[in-house]
Amino acid sequence: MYTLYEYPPSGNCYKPRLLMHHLELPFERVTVDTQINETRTPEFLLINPNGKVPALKLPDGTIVTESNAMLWYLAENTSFLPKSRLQRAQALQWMFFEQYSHEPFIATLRNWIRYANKREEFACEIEAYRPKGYAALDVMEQHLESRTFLVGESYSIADIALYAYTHVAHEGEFDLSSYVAIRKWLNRIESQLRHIPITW
Ligand SMILES: N[C@@H](CCC(=O)N[C@@H](CS)C(=O)NCC(=O)O)C(=O)O
Repeated sequence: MYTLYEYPPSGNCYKPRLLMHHLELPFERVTVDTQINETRTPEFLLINPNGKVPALKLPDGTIVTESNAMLWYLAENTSFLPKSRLQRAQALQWMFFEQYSHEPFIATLRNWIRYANKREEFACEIEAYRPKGYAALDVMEQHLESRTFLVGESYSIADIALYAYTHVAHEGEFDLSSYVAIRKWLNRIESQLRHIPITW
């Protein structure tokens, strides 16, 4: 049995939860509340010395950290990991893009505005991060204008990695109304078999 240590509203924690649900893998859930620093307790630091969720305990007790590493591990030998060498590299390309150019801006604003009540404290950062978040959305929009999914025209872990925070970007006050291709892609993902919402 897998154990997922998670803060349920987190998009990073939603990624492995969504994939495990698609794959019908049974797992236990342990809530670690980031808003009250439960990620920094001595007990949790034994699980992830980096003090962050998600952390995934495998059936043999090994811990995997980093949400996109979990996706890669869980997707092995399934349709969620592209088969060709080039498409696997393209999946990684999007997953690194997500962690470096997308999540730091889109997820961070959502957390400050919606969950951590830090709109005033981080007003300058919010203003600086907003165009960077839109720049990431522009890159996705341009790519998706001529495609159904991010890699190889089929639903993969690259889509799960980018879906996690894009579909809740409005909670960080990003306006997706002009992003037609992204909105169609979000709908396409939501119509996949065994899709679950982030609130599940
Ligand atoms: N790169 C990591 C990011 C993990 C991360 O930033 N987790 C946040 C919640 S989304 C967290 O645990 N924050 C609490 C803390 O840093 O103490 C991943 O993809 O798993």
